Amino acid sequence: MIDLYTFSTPNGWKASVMLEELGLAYETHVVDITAGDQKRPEFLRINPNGRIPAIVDRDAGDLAVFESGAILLYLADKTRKLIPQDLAGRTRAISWLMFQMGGVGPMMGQANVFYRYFPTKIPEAIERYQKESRRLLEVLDRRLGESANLAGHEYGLADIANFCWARTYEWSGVSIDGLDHLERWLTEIEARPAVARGLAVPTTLEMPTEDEDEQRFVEQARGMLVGGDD
Ligand SMILES: N[C@@H](CCC(=O)N[C@@H](CS)C(=O)NCC(=O)O)C(=O)O
Repeated sequence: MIDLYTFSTPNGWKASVMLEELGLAYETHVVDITAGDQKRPEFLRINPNGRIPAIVDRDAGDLAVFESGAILLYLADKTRKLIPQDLAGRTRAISWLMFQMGGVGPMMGQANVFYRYFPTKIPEAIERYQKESRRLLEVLDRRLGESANLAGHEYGLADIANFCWARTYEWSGVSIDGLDHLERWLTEIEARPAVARGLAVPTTLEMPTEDEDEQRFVEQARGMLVGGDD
């Protein structure tokens, strides 16, 4: 049994989608990051960085794994699924996983901060992070024009990682107009039943549609800005 510590965010979805795709038994523990649960001593013992997601594998001597990319790799290696088993394929998958961890996640996260949450609007910061996010989505689009999935033909952990962030482009204020390969891939992944189940963990996140709802959502998210980056 695996304990999953998470909240409804792109990094959280990566872990829950992976667990659902693999059909592993897990128990969800909600870490409400708008209430500061992630900085409590009991959670810091699992992830010293105080961020979600994290897992504890009870069947591996209560092994704690933090950083969503490390969680995906651990689960793929544990099951020998959703990652190619040959060195070249595995390395390609890890390259696209790291591309998400070092690029898509941080840049879209910062676009959200400056476009949605930061009380002062700094046009240069908004433009920088939105432009960089769009550039990274164009890199994904080009790759998906030559390959069905990111690491090759087979769907796997690199797709899960990038998908969970790329699908939130509207919230970051980034257009995907003209990125037809990316759109095809987003639609295909969104249609997978395991993905739908993973995206509903711990709850289904409805992005606000009305101005008033958006204001409330943004106020809550601002609480995380103390030191947070996405
Ligand atoms: N690099 C980390 C980032 C994790 C992260 O930033 N998680 C966010 C939610 S998406 C969080 O816990 N934010 C709360 C905070 O910053 O205090 C990962 O991929 O796991």
